[in-house]
Amino acid sequence: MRTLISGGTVVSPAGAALSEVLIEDERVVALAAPGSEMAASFCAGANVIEAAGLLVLPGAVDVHTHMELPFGGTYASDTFETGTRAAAWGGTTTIVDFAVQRKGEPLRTGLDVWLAKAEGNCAIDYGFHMIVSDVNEQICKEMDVLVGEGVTSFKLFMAYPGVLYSTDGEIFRAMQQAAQSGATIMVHAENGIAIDVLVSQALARGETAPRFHGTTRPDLLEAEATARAVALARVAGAPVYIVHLTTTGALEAVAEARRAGQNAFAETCPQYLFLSSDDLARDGFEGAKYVCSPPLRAREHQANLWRGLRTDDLSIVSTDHCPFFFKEQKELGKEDFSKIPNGLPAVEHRVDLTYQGVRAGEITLSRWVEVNATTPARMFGLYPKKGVIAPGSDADIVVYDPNARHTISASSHHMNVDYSTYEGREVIGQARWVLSRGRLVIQDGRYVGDKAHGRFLARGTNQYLL
Ligand code: DUC
Ligand code: ZN
Ligand code: ZN
Repeated sequence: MRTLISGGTVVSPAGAALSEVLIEDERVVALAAPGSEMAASFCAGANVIEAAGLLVLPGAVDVHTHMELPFGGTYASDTFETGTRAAAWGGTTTIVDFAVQRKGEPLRTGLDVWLAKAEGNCAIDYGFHMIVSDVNEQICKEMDVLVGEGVTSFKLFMAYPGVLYSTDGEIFRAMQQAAQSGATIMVHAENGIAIDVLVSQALARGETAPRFHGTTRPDLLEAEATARAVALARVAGAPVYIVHLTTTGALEAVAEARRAGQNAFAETCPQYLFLSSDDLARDGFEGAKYVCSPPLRAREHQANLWRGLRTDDLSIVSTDHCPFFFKEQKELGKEDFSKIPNGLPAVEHRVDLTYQGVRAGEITLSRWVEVNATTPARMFGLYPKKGVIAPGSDADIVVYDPNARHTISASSHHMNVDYSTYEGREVIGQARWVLSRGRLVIQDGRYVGDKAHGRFLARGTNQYLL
């Protein structure tokens, strides 16, 4: 099966150029100059996608999603089927989701549960990180086994005492193990112990509305935890990756470590670039739609996050996609903000939202591709299979219309959730054609994918280590 993407502008971290993209079966076989003999002869018998005036991008890679995550007595509402379909609509062709180890269980048990949930249910390819909630010597040995099987990153939580939380000693021990295997330790950096004190005190004062989710998780407790995570990693000699970074102070801790030559990395998410604590403070129970952790911050942080994306102190934009229905799920916290399940729907909109940053001059077109596709692929051991359009790479490709206008709404999005945090927001730019390993998933604005198509990706280790 041959496909030719003709007349489009191929964008990579190195620049943009008019190129013909030649695809055979699952792979890219060549990029050819427009009008060249190679492109002309390939054309015969090929499906041709006319891309004049459109951008041709490597499929975006979202390295932070939570399909079907158990949280606060309920489950994130997107299944692997609905969530990967929505991802594809938005131009994402790979996700790396989080398998969860339950306390007292081997890592393998958790991984097998998540592999079974995903298998046969994904429209696009997928990998897993492992959430470690119980660190001991046996689990450290198991971490090495998983690295050999392509699960090369482990998330530890400084937040959520009694649930996913690990002590500094446990995190440090896991980091020592990662230092030997080359695995990356991902840290949810908020001081959960101090936060729990603030939450109890707020509730005792009768502060039960959604906005108190934000006031009880102050930004300084993220900056402090980030600095601590980075310091622990430095002593352990392990690569560290700070997930969902939201504040200027936390960014400074990462930047300082990077200046000192440490293997310290961080991501942010669209909600921290485009939404703020004002949304969390919306009237009545509306704010519950915006409850996630870390919480949305004061608008002042946003300019610094964009700057971090420009300087590479923030390397990646991921989504932390973790949707819950407003009705009946977010409503679990109607009388008590601490019972609102944490998380937002986001997997469909990352590419379009960050493109608004390109339009506004916050990042360049090339950097947009880099933070959404190329760097996530390299950081999590998927490059050059994913994250680049080059001979030999998987033909995961998005043909993107940079002028298409559309309005984000729960009535038209494809995520399995009854509200949108961006309801009514007009954006410019939209994926028109999406291919996963050479197969069409979105065809000129129509879903033509197959939930049995997506495959598990055994990943290598971080390709940025100094
Ligand atoms: N933060 C969220 O908002 N949801 C899921 C887990 C997390 O860390
Ligand atoms: Zn987290
Ligand atoms: Zn998360």
